Amino acid sequence: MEDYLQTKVIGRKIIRYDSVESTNSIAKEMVRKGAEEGAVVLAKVQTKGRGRKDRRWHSPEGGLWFSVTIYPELQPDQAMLVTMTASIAITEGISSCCDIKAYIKWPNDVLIDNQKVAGVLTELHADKEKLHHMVVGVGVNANNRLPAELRERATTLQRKKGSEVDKEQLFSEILRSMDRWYGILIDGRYDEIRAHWLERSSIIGKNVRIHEHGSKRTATVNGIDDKGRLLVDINGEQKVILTGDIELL
Ligand code: BT5
Repeated sequence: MEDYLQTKVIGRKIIRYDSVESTNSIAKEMVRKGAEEGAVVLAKVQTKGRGRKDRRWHSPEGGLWFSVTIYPELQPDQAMLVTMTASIAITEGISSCCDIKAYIKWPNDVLIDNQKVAGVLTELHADKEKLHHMVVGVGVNANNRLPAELRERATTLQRKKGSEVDKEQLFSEILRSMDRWYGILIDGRYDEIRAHWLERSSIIGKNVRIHEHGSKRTATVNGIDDKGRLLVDINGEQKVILTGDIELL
């Protein structure tokens, strides 16, 4: 038990590595072997960090890369609520640790001044009715460098703050916030999560381009529903977007 955190579930146990392929992969393996809920895998470096759809996540030394195992009583179509709580926790952690205001961009990005500073990769094992377990991967650019191709679109906390950030403090603050929001999720207070997410979101009322299954559509964002699906207006028609990527216009 990691007593210093004083959390109820998240961070009960923290396993630290110097280098792994992906903390999400290690966490999934731990779940397979019966890891307790709230176990966290943290690594200094990931050699095969992953984003969604098998995209690459750059994870050099200096960044914060970790994954959490959870076993929530949720329906599979409520999984996005977990990603939402993790995104909220990242923005809260960044605010308390670095005094910087970060925003959430649907579905899993955290931005500062429109540049990506963090991402969430939620992976789950479920059947039709029940979600069995989830691994929530969190990547935050803290004191790491970024490859040239990402320097325009992405940023780091160090760059924004103008000095190195205390990565350990950032980690603890995010875990504490994740724990608090996980409690709210378990209590079924989904409206609270949605309201808070909306407050921290940078997309409501904005015009966006939706990239989905190889096609692109322009839309205006109206909000999200109780399962975290994006509600948009496309040429006067109301549509619900389940997954995909959006680009702010
Ligand atoms: C994400 O995917 O944003 C999820 C990132 C989750 C990373 C964590 S780290 C711990 C855990 N273990 C893992 O293996 N993964 C998780 P997505 O929305 O698909 O965004 C991926 C895209 O972001 C890439 O295609 C790049 O364009 C960009 N990208 C890659 N590395 C980045 C970085 N370090 N900072 C900002 N953007 C990055």
